[in-house]
Amino acid sequence: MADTATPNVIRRADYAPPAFLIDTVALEFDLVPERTVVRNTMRVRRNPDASRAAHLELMGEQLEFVGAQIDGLPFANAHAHEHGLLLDNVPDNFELTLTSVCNPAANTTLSGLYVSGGNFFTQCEAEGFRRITYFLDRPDVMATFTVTLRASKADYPVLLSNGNLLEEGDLPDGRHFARWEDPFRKPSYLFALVAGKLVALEERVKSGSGKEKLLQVWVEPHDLDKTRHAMDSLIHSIRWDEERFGLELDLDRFMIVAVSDFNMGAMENKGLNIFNTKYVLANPETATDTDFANIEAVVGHEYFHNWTGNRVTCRDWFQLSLKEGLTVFRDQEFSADMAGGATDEAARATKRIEDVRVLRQMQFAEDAGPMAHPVRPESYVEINNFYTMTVYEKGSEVVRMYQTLFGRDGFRKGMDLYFKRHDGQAVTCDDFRHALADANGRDLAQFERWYSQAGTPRVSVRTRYDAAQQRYSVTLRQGYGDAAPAARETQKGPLLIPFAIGLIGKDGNDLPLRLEGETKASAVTTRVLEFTQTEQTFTFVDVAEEPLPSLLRNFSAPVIVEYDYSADQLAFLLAHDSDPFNRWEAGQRLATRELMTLAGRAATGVALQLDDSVVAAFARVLTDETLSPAFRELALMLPSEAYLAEQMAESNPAAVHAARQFVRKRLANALRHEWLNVYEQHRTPGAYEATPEAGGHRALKNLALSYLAELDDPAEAVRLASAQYDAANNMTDRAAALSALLNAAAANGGSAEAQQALDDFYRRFEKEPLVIDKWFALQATQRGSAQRPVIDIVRKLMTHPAFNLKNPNRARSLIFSFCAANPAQFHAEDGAGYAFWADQVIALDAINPQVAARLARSLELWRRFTPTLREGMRAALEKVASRVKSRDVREIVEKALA
Ligand code: B3K
Ligand code: ZN
Repeated sequence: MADTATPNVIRRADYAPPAFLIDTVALEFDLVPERTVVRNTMRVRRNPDASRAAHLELMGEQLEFVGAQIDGLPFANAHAHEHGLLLDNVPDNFELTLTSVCNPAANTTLSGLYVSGGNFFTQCEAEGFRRITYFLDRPDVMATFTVTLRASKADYPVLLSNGNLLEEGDLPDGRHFARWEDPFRKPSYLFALVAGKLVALEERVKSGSGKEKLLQVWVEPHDLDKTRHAMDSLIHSIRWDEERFGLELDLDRFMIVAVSDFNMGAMENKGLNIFNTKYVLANPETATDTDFANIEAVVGHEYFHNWTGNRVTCRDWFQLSLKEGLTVFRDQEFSADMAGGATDEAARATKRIEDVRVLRQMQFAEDAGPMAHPVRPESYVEINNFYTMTVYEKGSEVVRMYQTLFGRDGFRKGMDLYFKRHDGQAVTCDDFRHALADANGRDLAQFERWYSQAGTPRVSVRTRYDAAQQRYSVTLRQGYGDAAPAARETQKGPLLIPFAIGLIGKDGNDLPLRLEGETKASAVTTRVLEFTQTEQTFTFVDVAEEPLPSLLRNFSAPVIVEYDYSADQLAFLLAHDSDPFNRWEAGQRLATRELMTLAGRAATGVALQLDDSVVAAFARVLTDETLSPAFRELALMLPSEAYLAEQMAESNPAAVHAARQFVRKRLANALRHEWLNVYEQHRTPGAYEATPEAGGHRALKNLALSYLAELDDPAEAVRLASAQYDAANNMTDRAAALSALLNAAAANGGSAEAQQALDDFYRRFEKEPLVIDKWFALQATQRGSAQRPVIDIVRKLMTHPAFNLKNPNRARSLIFSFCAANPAQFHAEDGAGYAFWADQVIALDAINPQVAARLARSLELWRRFTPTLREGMRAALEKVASRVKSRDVREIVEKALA
């Protein structure tokens, strides 16, 4: 753990090239849980492009230094200290051998080399390699690695590292070894090793150029029956990257290894991806449709990093979005292509809607608080705190805008040029932008602001129809509104915003589009306006009737659009817009507006009511058989409580909960008959199929069940849910039934059916940790009631024998689910949630600072809440600030309190 009283701020402006370079690394490991000896032989030389340094300074943490040699002779001028090793008077070009010892068994941070379930694993990004050996642990130092692993053969029969296996064999005393070589130069953060009792699902495939590749998915023996989907996802990813981007797998072998103790989703180590079990293991009994989709996306994401991240990497960590934003964009496009190909816009839109929902709920919130930062941050204290929604999801939107501006082909040309120029290099976000600009003959200087300005842009829209002249003018104005201080200071000027627009006629069809100055209307009915000034007017001519504008189609830029639609206009768009994203958007706007009004009333204790026209608009979607079930499910799902609370001038989670519940109950009771019909019509009898279509039916059916559970008399829903629970042949249906039972029971302080199902669920899946995570999460996110607050249930579950704070998945399933996904219960007026939060952040800080820092973030928007809650949150933050040691958590709470 990195303890420091006054944390150092690292600034992008201070970047300097390394004084030394390392060309080759030969690592030898003698793997013993409590005492692993690492011998590291490097070829080191002075960097011709850097100023001459007096010392060689290597980073190192939590290492026991044993000795150094230069060119084979003992070297006495090496001084180990808390943060590394200082070597005085080194030659210009030399071989350096360092020996050190680390303790993987005691490593609870899950960064560096650690033991999980008796096996060895590594996690090096961003700065974990320095916990394994002394090194220039920064991404612009790239070397080729050879790795020799030695360990007890009985305890660690499988020995893996990056690249290709050179040789393996037995050693005396029951030990054995394996030697691996990675032919590609890479930064240290992509190093990995795995050793233990594992088995693999294997496939051999031919890559585009006809070379044979060995693919392996390594897991613990009892999980082998849950690897097929990950393997299929890998094979699909390999094909997709060849077809869409002409990028081939460059190694003879590609391995995925699953580990149950892991700080995040997965890691793209060269040729040896290490995954959280959550993103590998799946079969119909244990994994939901969402799990299946997430596995496909994460397997794709890590595989795509092989080119965007590994072959071309980041010069420094400020450039993180260079690889993460781009790779998220690639995985989103992969999932959309898998669901709908290049042309099925409705199927692609489902994925787009899901991604935008996450962006708006999480990234917009990040932009509104003390952690607001640009896609390319200017400074950080702890880089692990900057693996954020902004770097990943907004970063992906920024990449998507290039494609929106230049089309798929123009984007592909830019990617080709990027690889042609930078393969094998560590580069910057500017290099990427220049490749896109040059390949398309464009000046993208203004576009740079998307990388350097924080905060969510707002585009307000005014329209004017001139019937006599048949002209329709659209005036766009951009700004950032009342931005958070952290964002405001980065804002310098207007952005280049690709603003996609369509005009809809009275019959619901798109009108032809001709901009002033053009000779004829374009064939397409969606135009991407290049909006570059603070205020700009676009005029359409030959507009025969007053149209209804469909704004920011397919969410063409990560902005908030302000336009004063009437409720009737939104209902019309919901029924007619040819852009499926905006059809969904119209429903969300309608619902959000009603919910905000209701939340305002609930906050002041005024009685709630909902207009029949809103119910009617929802009823039309529910019963519209021309819409896909997946789309209907998304359109009928109300915006989340967290998103709604964030829209209020003062966040009031209790009022939002009351408003949202009121609407859910109203829709349930008013459309009872329709929900029941939909429930019956969308059953999926027979064997489970993990296809988007079947998943769409299940999603809509289970949404119907969740609405039915809101009925004033939930007896029927309880009967349906119990039957569904008992008969389920897949986890999607079983978990949805259990959730419906829990929520139906909330009003009565629990029910026998719900308890019975919970007990059965636990017994059935006792040996499946990922399913037990769901068991914890379902209880932590349940509705609860005044007689039965969820905090009491959570506290009790903390003492359950299956609970384990050291396992990040388990901690997330119970603690994070409650603190971040159950706002109404977490923000209880008595402050019990905050006290619990503070205790858990402090406890986690001593075990795993990265996980603790994530949890710490759930209070960062405290200033935006109602005064009573605000005070409770401040007190909890102050308590944490006075107790925690890690740089990770300190940065979060200090920024929150500043
Ligand atoms: N690159 C890793 C994330 C590493 C996080 C370090 N704290 C996974 C990914 O984005 O693919
Ligand atoms: Zn990534």
